[in-house]
Amino acid sequence: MKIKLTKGDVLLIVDVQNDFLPGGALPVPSGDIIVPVINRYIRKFVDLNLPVVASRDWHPQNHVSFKENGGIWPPHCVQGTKGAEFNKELELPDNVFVVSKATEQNKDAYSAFDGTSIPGYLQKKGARRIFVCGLATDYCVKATVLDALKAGFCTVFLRDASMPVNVNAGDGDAAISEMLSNGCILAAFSDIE
Ligand code: VGL
Ligand code: ZN
Repeated sequence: MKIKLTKGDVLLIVDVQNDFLPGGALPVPSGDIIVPVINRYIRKFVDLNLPVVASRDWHPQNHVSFKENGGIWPPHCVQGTKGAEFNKELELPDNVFVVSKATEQNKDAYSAFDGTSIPGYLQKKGARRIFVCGLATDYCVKATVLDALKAGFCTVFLRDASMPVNVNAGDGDAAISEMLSNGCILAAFSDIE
């Protein structure tokens, strides 16, 4: 069944930043192959005048999620660094709404809803259905999808525009199962009318 984009639909692109791409500090394997696909979704939403939101992982230098501070990740997405920038191949529209997350030193936040202005923005825009894609499927994308569902949005996970980091084999597939069992819809570009 085709999905017809309509007023109330929003595209939410999670953490497509240099550090999460090959060559970055915390690379998602093959993360770069989703960027041109995301660009196709962006064009569709922009053509229909629908809002595009982009989140970024935006950590202070001594963030609690970094190994040296007791966390599980190598230092990544430090505010103001090249690694924290959106990938230059990502064609964000001029009116993209950017939100920064996990900006507090002592608190990690995977979800783009966690401590950000996204909920207020979505309400202001009259959002009803959120299309989520980006990096990484098994962390920030999953957490964002689960929060969108919890907030009552019809939530679509764009599987061809997302990629898992798969710290453990199967993490990406398990994340998709968990999103589905919580009520999200799975779609790819050819499903969009
Ligand atoms: C992420 C690990 C650490 C993500 C962020 O964006 O999925 N993963 N920080
Ligand atoms: Zn992070």
